[in-house]
Amino acid sequence: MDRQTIENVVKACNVDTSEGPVNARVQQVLVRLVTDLFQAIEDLDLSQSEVWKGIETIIDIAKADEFALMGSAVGLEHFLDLRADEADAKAGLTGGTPRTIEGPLYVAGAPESTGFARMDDGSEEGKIPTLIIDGTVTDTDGNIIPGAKVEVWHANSHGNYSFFDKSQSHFNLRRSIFADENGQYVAQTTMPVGYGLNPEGPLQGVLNQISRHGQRPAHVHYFISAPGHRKLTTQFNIEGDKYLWDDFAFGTREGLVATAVDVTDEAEIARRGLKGPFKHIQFNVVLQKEKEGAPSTEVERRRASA
Ligand code: MBD
Ligand code: FE
Repeated sequence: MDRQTIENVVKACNVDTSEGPVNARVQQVLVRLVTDLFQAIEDLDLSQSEVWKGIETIIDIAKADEFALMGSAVGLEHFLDLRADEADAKAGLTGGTPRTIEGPLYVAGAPESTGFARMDDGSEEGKIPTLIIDGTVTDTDGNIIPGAKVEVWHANSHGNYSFFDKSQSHFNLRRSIFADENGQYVAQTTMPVGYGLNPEGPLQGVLNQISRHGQRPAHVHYFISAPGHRKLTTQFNIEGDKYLWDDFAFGTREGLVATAVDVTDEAEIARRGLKGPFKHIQFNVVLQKEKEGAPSTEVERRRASA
């Protein structure tokens, strides 16, 4: 079938203005996606069985609650970041900490504090190193931003996130920390371990067929926001992880690699109120100032809230 014939079929099925009001945007997107799908079926000469297999696979992925993960896995989330970077550059917005993917595991409503938060519930104490994360929030001119809201979330020693992993306590490893009067935030937590897809799940089943793993390097997610500044969605990925540059979700970016430094100095341990050696990561955040006509960095998507 040629393109025109395909377009005619799609229009005959999906463009009918006789039934009342039409959402033109929905119609435009639907017609385009269906046309491109039909074109792909034509170009790849898919059999009917292959088409149904594909649809069933997507249904299985959605039923297993892995549909958003598929967005990470095929690079959709990363692609949207690259488009946002391009739009920013076009609008003359450069500098500051790079953005990277949010991922599907944020939960709204985490406990709030100013300057400092302990993020872990103590249940993995002794099993996994303590991690101190600290940093300063500034703008691209180097001015500190006291009161900036730093939302942080990460996985436990099994690579699992509270709320989605019901064995963890409420809001474990999730906090909102407002930067203090010096623009500083400090988090006491535990070293995250990289997330891995369910090896038995339908999404990993697809990745297996193209020889791809479903692993992320150890990482910590951030939303950083402050009045008059562009909200930043980002994360750091931790140096030394086997998957640092082999992330199934393509979240690792230059400028977002953090080094965890071992701290054994007794005075430093005491100053932090800790009992023994810990790991330290500094992650400073630089926000862009809000600018008239800048693309919005607020992304609406369905998020859990607890
Ligand atoms: C994660 O922890 C994550 O950050 C992404 C992007 C996808 C799956 C799990
Ligand atoms: Fe994550």
